[in-house]
Amino acid sequence: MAPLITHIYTADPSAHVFEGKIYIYPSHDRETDIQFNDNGDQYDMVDYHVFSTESLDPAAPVTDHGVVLKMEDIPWVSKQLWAPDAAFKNGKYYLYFPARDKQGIFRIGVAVSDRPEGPFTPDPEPIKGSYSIDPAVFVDDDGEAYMYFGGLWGGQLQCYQKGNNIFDAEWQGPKEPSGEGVYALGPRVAKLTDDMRQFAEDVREIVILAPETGKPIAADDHDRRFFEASWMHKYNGKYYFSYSTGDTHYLCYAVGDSPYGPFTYGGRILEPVLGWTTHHSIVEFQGRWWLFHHDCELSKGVDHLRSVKVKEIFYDSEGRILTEKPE
Ligand code: FUB
Repeated sequence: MAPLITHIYTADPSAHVFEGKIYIYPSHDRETDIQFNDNGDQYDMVDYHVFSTESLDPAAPVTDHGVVLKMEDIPWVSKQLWAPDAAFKNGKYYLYFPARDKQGIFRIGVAVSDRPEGPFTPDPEPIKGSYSIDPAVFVDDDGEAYMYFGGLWGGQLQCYQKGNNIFDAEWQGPKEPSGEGVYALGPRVAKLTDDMRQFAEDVREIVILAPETGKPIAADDHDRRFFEASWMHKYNGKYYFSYSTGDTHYLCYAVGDSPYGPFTYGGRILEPVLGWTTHHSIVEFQGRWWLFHHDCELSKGVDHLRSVKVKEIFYDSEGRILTEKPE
């Protein structure tokens, strides 16, 4: 399957249906001399583009709306504009993005526009109490909005084991909890304020349960534990939290009855793609369900030069997502 965008490298696609079209909010990968490491330093991005398309027919054109936000316009950022997401509420469009602040700590920022294609004007400070990476904002049917976030290793989630606002520098780098009886760290969630620019409550840790035990997934269960790339969608009234397992390279999902969980592990959505990272979004468009994701086919396997792809996904009669193979 061909990448959707070939004139630049794009990754971590967050897709939404706005005004009857598909809008894609991806990371914008770029060439760098920084050597590959497990801290992700080579993912050295400095701006965001937005893309749109009226159809997911492979022949349909995808419009590049150009640079909609850049690092030099965000006062608190020092580097690494990583995986973004967007949301719509009360007539405005919001772009959420993680980046390192001037102290090298990942925070999550927000930028606002009147249009889905931007340009976006950033707030001068990150969201108070935000940390780590990969924000995904889900607006529920009742209008309440929730931000899911977090990522291990270079994404620094493991640095917050002592509490939401306590950064433990000892845990920086490609580290995570491990050992007999130790549960995996959970992704995080917080409801957003009505103006979509702050957390309305304390950040909570999400629990992903193993179906066979009813207990949280073990830290050493790298085939199933949360690593990064949160996404939330609703299907037949259930909440589907999906994510990447990082070093085992799967996209997985877990199902629950509330936006806060707990969620029970449901299976794999996508087997490993070419490239280290895997990151996605799931959206319903014209009555079919679509998985947006990325791989490194266009760059011939360079991990930090990725390209966005899309493929249809299917549910069985019990609401299980059928596992797809990369194409
Ligand atoms: O694009 C940079 C990082 O790589 C993202 O934040 C992660 O999810 C991984 O895809």
